[in-house]
Amino acid sequence: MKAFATEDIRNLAVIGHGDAGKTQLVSSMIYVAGGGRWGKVDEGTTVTDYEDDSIERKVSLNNNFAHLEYADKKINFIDTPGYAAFVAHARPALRIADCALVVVDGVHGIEVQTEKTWQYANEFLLPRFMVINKLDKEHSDFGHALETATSSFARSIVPFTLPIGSETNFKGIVDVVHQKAYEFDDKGKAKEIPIPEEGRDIFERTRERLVEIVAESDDALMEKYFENGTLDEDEIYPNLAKAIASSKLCPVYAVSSTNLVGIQILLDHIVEFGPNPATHEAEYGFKDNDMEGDRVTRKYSNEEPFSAYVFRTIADPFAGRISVMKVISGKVAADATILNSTRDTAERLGALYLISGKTLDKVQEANTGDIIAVVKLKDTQTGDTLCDKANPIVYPPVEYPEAAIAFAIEPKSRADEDKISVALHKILEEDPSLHFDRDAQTKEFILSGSGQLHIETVVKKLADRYHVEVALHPPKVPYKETITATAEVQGRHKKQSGGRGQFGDCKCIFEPMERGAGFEWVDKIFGGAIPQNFRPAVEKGIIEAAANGAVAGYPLVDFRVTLIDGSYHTVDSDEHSFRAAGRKAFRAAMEKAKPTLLEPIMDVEVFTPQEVSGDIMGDLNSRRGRVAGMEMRGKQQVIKAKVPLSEMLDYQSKLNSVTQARGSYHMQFSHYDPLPGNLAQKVIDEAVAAGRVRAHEDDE
Ligand SMILES: Nc1nc2c(ncn2[C@@H]2O[C@H](COP(=O)(O)OP(=O)(O)OP(=O)(O)O)[C@@H](O)[C@H]2O)c(=O)[nH]1
Ligand SMILES: [Mg+2]
Repeated sequence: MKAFATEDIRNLAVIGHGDAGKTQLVSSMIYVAGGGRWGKVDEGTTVTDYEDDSIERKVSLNNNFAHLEYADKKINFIDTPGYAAFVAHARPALRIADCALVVVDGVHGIEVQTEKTWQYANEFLLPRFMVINKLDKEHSDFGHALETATSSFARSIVPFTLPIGSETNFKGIVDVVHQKAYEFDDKGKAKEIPIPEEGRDIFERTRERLVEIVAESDDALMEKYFENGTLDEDEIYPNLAKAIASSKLCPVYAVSSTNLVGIQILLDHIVEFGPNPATHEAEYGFKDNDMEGDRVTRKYSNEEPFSAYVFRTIADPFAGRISVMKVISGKVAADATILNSTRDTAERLGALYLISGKTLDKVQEANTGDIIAVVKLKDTQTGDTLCDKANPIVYPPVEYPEAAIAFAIEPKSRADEDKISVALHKILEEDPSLHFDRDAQTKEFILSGSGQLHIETVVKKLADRYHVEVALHPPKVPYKETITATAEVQGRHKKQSGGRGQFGDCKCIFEPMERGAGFEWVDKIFGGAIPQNFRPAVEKGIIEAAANGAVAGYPLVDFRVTLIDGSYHTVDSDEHSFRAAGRKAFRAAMEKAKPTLLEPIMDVEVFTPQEVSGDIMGDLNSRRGRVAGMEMRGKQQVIKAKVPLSEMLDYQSKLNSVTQARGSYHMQFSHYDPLPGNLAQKVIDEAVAAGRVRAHEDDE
């Protein structure tokens, strides 16, 4: 394929609720545009759902790519996932697209993730087209779906095509803009027919509305419209395109992706009215990668220095790491050496490719606005900026929502444990919404992400692609311990077993400190009761003992130890003996200082349909939550609460059942609070049963 000029490119992020038909629509558009075999979701043959797991589940799991050539224009698609667990990937897609193609299920109308992705698109100030899909289906209703859209979203949402016939009789459309009607053959090819009498009033009213919108956009046109009652066709079309590009107008299309009805006219309109990359405002970035200081801007133009934003990484088993980027400014040619300004290192590009599903096709160069892929970059990751060495700019990376849920994973064998880090590293590169940690305390591998389904797909990918078998456990809650009373104690270690003995002796005061204070060590020994060089050993002994806690094996925190006295022996005392003395002092203190358990409290935000918000709050209360506030966001109620983590581990399934999967939530750590006595006892009993509480170990 040749390099297309900026004005001839259309970058569409296809967004919407899960199952609305985004992937099928893209596949059908490629077919109607003449792109060969017709891929179908139900047969696992689409361009963009190519991964095994995606085919099996019939669900898109991450952003994938397709492009087609139509009427001398190139349309690039980023097919985004619509299921709650993966929908965050729509963010980087919308960041780099020039227009969102919002796909709405013609049976259900606007749904939760349609709203969420619409809000994402607002954040990136993106123009939109809307497709009402599945109009061949029983109970589909164009008028109803349109109404849910106009009542949900504040802007002019106006049909550019209207359906002829409904459900199984949905065979054609009226193009309101060009005032023509079409039927479609089984290859999706349009054949002109007369505009039917039935529904003519709706058509005329819609047409009138479009002319009004154009008139409202300009004073001179408004005057003319008042005088003549209408406008010339050649005034209408370009002004509709402008109204779309400036996000004042969202055109709506009646479509069946599986019956290929309305697709060709949608393609015609994308080419005619869809914004091209050059319609973008200039992009701003920073000179330095600390993202502070001087801002710099780049226009969407070949005349500007080269810059590109990497918004997706694919770990391909054959090609290696594929970095997909949008050229924001300037041109780029194969084999260029450029700067990764985010990481301040040089990168050599090698060959440039267009990417379609998993297929890479070489191109020699690319212009501003195009989406290209390169393979095997050294250091480049998703979110990085690549640019001309002499003209650095760093674009702010797209933010993903915080992880909402964490699971512990356990390698099934030693071999699996050896492979797990490398495999996970590759999976993480592909998926910025996934996090991986090793819990210092429990030594477990912790995977966190946006939902249980998300983590399950990772476990499957580990097995299928990297042959690493893991078991999935709910994570252990990271409890901590602290003391609640002051204690003055002695720690004395003495051993005489022939030859040189061991001797260390210390006196300390243990005191509680405020939450989050950690550990403080104060040396108040007067004179040489313990020689200077042995005192750090006492501190070390106490820190070691505190790491294993006092009651349930969790680290003890938020306390101060003051060393006040001690004694030593000129021959038998050494570092080892004083460490042992410190550990003994700790244990003696725990007898008196009333140790207790602390539990992590989370800041939780729940999104729910209003009808069930009362149930949601009742449930949060029963989880020992404290509701801190409520507000409306779009049509959804947002409930904010502080809830103990231990009560939230099974929350997703509860939320799904209360809201019929229309709710979502996320949470992040807030602070530690004491665990109520009855619950603390349970945790202690469990810890003892699991052997986490060590008996006083030998002090050797
Ligand atoms: N009857 C009918 N079914 C459709 C139409 N478009 C898509 N489908 C079916 O709807 C299901 C979901 O289609 P997808 O294209 O995978 O939906 P999606 O929006 O990509 O879903 P996610 O990727 O999970 O967000 C599949 O079984 C499709 O065959 C349509 O126009 N009519
Ligand atoms: Mg899909």
